Amino acid sequence: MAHIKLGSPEPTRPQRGCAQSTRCRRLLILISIISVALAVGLAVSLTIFAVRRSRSHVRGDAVPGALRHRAHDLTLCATELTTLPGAAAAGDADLVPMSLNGTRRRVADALYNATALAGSRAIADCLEMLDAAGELLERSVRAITVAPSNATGTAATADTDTDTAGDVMTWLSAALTYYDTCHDSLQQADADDDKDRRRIKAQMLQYLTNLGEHLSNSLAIFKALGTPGGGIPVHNQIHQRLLASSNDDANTNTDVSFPPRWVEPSDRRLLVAEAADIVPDMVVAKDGNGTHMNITDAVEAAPEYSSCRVVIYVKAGVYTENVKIGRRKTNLMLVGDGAGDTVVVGSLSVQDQFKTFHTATLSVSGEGFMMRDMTVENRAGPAKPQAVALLVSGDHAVVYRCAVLGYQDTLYAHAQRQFYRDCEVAGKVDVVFGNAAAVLQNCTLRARLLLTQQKNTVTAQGRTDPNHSTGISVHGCRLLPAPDLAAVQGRTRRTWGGRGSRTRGRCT
Ligand SMILES: *[C@@H]1O[C@H](CO)[C@@H](O)[C@H](O)[C@H]1NC(C)=O
Ligand SMILES: *[C@@H]1O[C@H](CO)[C@@H](O)[C@H](O)[C@H]1NC(C)=O
Ligand SMILES: *[C@@H]1O[C@H](CO)[C@@H](O)[C@H](O)[C@H]1NC(C)=O
Ligand SMILES: *[C@@H]1O[C@H](CO)[C@@H](O)[C@H](O)[C@H]1NC(C)=O
Ligand SMILES: *[C@@H]1O[C@H](CO)[C@@H](O)[C@H](O)[C@H]1NC(C)=O
Ligand SMILES: *[C@@H]1O[C@H](CO)[C@@H](O)[C@H](O)[C@H]1NC(C)=O
Ligand SMILES: CC(=O)N[C@H]1CO[C@H](CO)[C@@H](O)[C@@H]1O
Repeated sequence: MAHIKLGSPEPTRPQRGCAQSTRCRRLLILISIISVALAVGLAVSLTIFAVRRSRSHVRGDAVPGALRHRAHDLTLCATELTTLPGAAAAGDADLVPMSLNGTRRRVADALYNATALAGSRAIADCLEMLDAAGELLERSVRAITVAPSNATGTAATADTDTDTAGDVMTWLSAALTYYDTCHDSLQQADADDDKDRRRIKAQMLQYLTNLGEHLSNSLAIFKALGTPGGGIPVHNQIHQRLLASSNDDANTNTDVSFPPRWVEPSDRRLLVAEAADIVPDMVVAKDGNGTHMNITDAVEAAPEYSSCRVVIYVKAGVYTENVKIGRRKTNLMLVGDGAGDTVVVGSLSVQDQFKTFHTATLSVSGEGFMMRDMTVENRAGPAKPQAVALLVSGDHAVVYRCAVLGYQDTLYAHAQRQFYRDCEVAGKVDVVFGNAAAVLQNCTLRARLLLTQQKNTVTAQGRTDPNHSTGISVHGCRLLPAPDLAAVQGRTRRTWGGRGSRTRGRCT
């Protein structure tokens, strides 16, 4: 019932975006040109040039606009489209799903081959990330290949298209983020002197070759040809449209609207109802007067891939555990007795040989997650490096009236769409970071005292690709010093996210 929208993509017409098919033709012509060039062996160097160019230009070097554009087109064609069987003969409408499906296949291949390598934690992380990326690509392909409905060109379909385009942009961006996380965790993996581990790491990196470019290309292709009005490379126009779509719809109408538009009415009621009126499916109580003694137990008992809301009421108390809500645990909701009363506490940090990803006290990858009236805390302490309190990567997460407390790297908004309202987030260095499309509304951000040499960055957005539909938006929030910082009048530096994030932070 709830969140059906995610799993069952609404009918859409990907070819709409190609109504202005001149660009498509141009791409097709380019493909043919490049196919010929391939025959002469010229394209090899072109491809290398283009791939390099696109990745380095992501980092912002100064190539003239026109050349950049062309370089990118070449990348798309040379590394993606020409390799797809029948691409040159395909209609405009098929190009986009074809390209995404091609990338999906590559991810599946890499995953298939890499499964044999399992062993270290870094590899396991990578496999998990690739699996998640593959799932999102599959979902994207499904969303844009659903047969068009009977309705013909009514105003209503324009909305649907924008919604689907927003969904697919979110998923493709997340797939690329998952890939980046996989790649990073591998790069950081300590291969030290163990010959076996070095070999496995090298092998895994080999499987990943070019996967990032393919994901990046799929995102660019979809953005250019698959989004409504795509193909007009007017950044602002596309950008505006994306902001107006469900990615970040909070930007346009949130001052008044909570919860965001994508929250189902039944979920909306669960968020705003008096706690006493909520009938939970499970009750966690330390005193044994519930269905479970700890949160981990209750989460494990929750059904997998649930399309119905599952409510876990967590009674007041301090729960010392690291809770993982995996991808299969969809539509879970945690309801506490109030921030400060229901507290989940962990204390892992990178210093204890954990990747940033695994330090989270509460880590959520299941989509449709909701949480209200709780505190999530990482007590690793001020002297420790990265120690995440809350990590969210599942799509359509809502966190309401919660406190997220930590020191370095407190709130990891890893991927997809997330909404935080009336929350308190305290930490230092990268207080809120990650590559999600996250909105923080009417929240209190508290910057803590730093060690010397450190810099406070309240939002550190991790965008790695110019076409990502991500950004951390801070609306009507208060930025305050935490007591330790206020005491010494330390210098606080704000850095807001890059392109795509809008800020209306009020700072004191
Ligand atoms: C995607 O590719 C697979 C083969 O790997 C094929 O069976 C499937 O039909 C393709 N799906 C679409 C929508 O093109
Ligand atoms: C996976 O292994 C097969 C067979 O060994 C090989 O042909 C293929 O290229 C590999 N795929 C990747 C992505 O490395
Ligand atoms: C299209 O509409 C007709 C009649 O209104 C209906 O019988 C048919 O099932 C519809 N097809 C789809 C794909 O919805
Ligand atoms: C357990 O819960 C019931 C009903 O909520 C309550 O009446 C009872 O006093 C509780 N027992 C303990 C030991 O807290
Ligand atoms: C949760 O409780 C169960 C028994 O009720 C116990 O076996 C398990 O170790 C507990 N887990 C944590 C993380 O405390
Ligand atoms: C904003 O947050 C504060 C503190 O959490 C709360 O007291 C206030 O009611 C919120 N304002 C609105 C308009 O929701
Ligand atoms: C549609 C769109 O904005 N595509 C952009 C994606 O990013 C590349 C750079 O890598 C740009 O050249 C494209 O214009």
